[in-house]
Amino acid sequence: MRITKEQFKTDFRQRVQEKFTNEVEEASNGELFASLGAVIQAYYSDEWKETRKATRDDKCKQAYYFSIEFLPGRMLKSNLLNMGLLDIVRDSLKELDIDLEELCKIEKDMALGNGGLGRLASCFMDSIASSSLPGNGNGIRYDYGLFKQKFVDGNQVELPDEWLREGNVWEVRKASKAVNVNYGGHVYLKEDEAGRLKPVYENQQVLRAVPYDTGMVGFQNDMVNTLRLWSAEIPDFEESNYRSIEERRDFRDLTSVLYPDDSNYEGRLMRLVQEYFFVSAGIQSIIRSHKKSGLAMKDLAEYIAIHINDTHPALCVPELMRLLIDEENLSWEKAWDITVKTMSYTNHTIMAEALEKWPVFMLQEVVPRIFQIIEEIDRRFVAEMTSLVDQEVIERTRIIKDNQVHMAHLAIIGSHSTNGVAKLHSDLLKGIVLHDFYVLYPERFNNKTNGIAQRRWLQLANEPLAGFLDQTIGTSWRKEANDLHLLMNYKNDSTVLQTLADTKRLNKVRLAQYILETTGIEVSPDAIFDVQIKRLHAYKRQLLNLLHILKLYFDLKADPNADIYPRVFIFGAKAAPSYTYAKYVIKCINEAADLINHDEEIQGKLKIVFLENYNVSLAEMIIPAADVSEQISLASKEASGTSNMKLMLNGAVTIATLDGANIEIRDVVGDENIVIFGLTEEEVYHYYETQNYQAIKIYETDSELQRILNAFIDGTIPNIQVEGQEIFDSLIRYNDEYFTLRDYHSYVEAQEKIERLYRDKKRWQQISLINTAEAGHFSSDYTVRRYAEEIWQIEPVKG
Ligand code: 26Q
Repeated sequence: MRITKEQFKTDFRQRVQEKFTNEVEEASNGELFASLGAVIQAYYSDEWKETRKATRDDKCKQAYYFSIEFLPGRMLKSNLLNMGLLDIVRDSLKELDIDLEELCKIEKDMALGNGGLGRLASCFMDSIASSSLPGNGNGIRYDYGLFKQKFVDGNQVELPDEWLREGNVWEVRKASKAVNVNYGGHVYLKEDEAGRLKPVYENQQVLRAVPYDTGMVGFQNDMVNTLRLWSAEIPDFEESNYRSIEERRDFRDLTSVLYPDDSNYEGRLMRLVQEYFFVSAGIQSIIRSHKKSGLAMKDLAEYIAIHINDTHPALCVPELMRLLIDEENLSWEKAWDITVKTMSYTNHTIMAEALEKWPVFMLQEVVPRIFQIIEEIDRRFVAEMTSLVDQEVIERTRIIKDNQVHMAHLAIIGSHSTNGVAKLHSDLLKGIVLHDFYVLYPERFNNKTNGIAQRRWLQLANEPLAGFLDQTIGTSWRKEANDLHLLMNYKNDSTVLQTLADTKRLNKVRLAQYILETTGIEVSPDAIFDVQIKRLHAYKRQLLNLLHILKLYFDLKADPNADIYPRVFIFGAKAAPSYTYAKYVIKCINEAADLINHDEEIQGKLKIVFLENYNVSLAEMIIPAADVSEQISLASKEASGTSNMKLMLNGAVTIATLDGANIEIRDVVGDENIVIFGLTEEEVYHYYETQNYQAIKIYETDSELQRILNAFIDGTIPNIQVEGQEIFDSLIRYNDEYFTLRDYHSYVEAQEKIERLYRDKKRWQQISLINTAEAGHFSSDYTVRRYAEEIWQIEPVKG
């Protein structure tokens, strides 16, 4: 987009005047932000319209990414960058005496997701548009995003995230594209004039689904795709169908909150209603526009790919079947063929407690016709397989069993592609978790290792580094992430290494400032910044991190002059509100922080900083300042991880188990440029088989661990009577489900290695450089291109 500074200033002034009847000089930051957003939106509106037109006119095949979560964070700067307007707007605003950075802070994070899965969806939306691919998002416009986290006496407290209070400059309400979604009631089948069985509905409830569209601006390619988020409303004419006030409120509130569970499934009725809501609305709208283009329904799979992001949108399968059969009069066989060809599915977890299963009675109650269709899919699957495989295999793979509907089974059977999100994860799916399905449909299984949008995680988040890269290796890396590899030519160049270290220090100073302002804790930018940022979950083992910190603390207490390199341990993590154990870990870290940060005897050599309300914007500040990246999940448990990639890109050195994408990071940087520790996935599975892990034995025989674990129950860490005991019990009485104690010594050794490497400044700088140089490998641009070629069969839009 080509706009001059003069043009921009004129447009901006005019917008402030129109919107707020105000002069730029008199306007508040809030008014300036809203005006700026509106100007930027207007600037890309033409490309947005043209993108839609081009995909329609060329009749290109399009992908629709169905996800119950999207986590874009703030969008102002990202839009400016992608439109090529960042510098022009920044400079123009400066001439008006306005600081762009200050305006950016006004924008509320769009936090319609929990963590990795939602953020991945947003990195994909950026990369799809930036690769000129025709791909749109489909999800829910929650009135409240993920809760805001505060600490009160070290405990997590959740507050509502009213992100829409001041309006949302990026969205466009499209009332004319609203559709109805039907729920409940009774259904029976009756023959129509043509002799086809058609459903007859009684006492259904109707919800209006209203779409809000947001432009997904591609990186300097004039492409703007659409993220369509649905909001629930009660249609006027149907009001009488809602019997009670409560019921009406329930339904209207359907899209008000995002369920805050991460990697843990809870069978709440409203969640199921949400899932059907955005699935049905999304598929109806796809079919509507397919028909509008004058294309035949039987050819749907040639024009449309629908992606099911985890099982949350798995009802896409029966919903598309329903529309094709009941509304479009296709035969079951034809509809099934189209559905399987259209759908693809990504699995994001192997943890049993995260696998979605819905009780039959709930589906019958909420979506009776959909349940009938699922029953029929299940019946046909069983019939088809009976001649091919053993009865036990069928019993394990069928969709409905023990009065539950297994959503992963539905997604696999109803699609042509199932992928995991890192090599190890995909291998575990094929070899163990979904092995039966792999035997039935080997050709459906594939791997797509996750990736990250290097525009947000380097170009925007780390401008000092980005600017230095431009000077050193040119600017091609901004479009072609693999060109970061050019940095390898400088791995022995001490000036380059030193300048890289200087940019890191700059980012650390900025973070130190933020830490001081928000927590009152003073940290030195010369200390090692050791970072663990991700949702709080037992399998991610924030607790292991804490055990190591306590070890260092006791070492220093024993000898205050012990030669320990100063470290700042930085945490960011939200716990699901109902996940008591995770909340106990937060409390313990906070109390340990209080103890250690205020202990003068250790001369400030150790600091613990648990930053409140970890979100995308905070990540953008922490990641560029990180020296050490903690990726310490129990091997086999983290499907991929993506903070590992973001931290690596920003030059942090990874300390990791051989889990998820950590393995692929090791493969690209080499063993000498990452610090690996802990059990391997095979060893973990071996313990499962032999069942001979005894945590208590370790405790009884290991005086170092004894001292550390006792700190949880003997008052050493104050104010954790209940929490400390629970954590102690989880390790000793309940046998340490995630092998924290088993991996402890290996972790401590790895941390000692980190410290040795850090002391060797040149070596550390070199490892850091290599990590940045090799991180192009994990650009989500490449990931989405592989989805496009191998799964969706879509091609870049010409233009
Ligand atoms: C399901 C049912 C009811 C309520 C909530 C949920 C639910 C919500 C979110 C279940 C799971 C999630 C999120 C899962 C998730 O974020 N998984 C992560 O996905 C990343 C992207 O692939 C991976 O990198 C991480 O390893 C994986 O943990």
